[in-house]
Amino acid sequence: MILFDQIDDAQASEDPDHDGNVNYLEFLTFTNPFDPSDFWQPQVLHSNGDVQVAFPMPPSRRYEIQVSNDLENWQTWEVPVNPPVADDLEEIQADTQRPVRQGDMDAFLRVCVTK
Ligand SMILES: [Ca+2]
Ligand SMILES: [Ca+2]
Repeated sequence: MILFDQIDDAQASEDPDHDGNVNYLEFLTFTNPFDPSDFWQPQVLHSNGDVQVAFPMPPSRRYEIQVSNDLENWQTWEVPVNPPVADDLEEIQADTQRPVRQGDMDAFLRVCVTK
């Protein structure tokens, strides 16, 4: 991708379009680092007694949803479809959920994206 050929390692942690996603995340999620309307963002929903995490999964990447109660110690969110399996070629949507348990409302979730 031409856009990312223009970005060296020193700029990986910068966010020139101020959309909240640094250049390296834009690279991992195939979004445009110069377009603030094009960014990747997981959604967390609480409905019908479930916690649901949904996000687009661009191909050729690995994803894992992690949970923490203190933002320092992270572990895999223990649900049957985590880590979700990305397609090799096309973008699909991760849609992971489980019933709300004690402590869920005080927990933090994050999605790790790697090559
Ligand atoms: Ca950005
Ligand atoms: Ca962007």
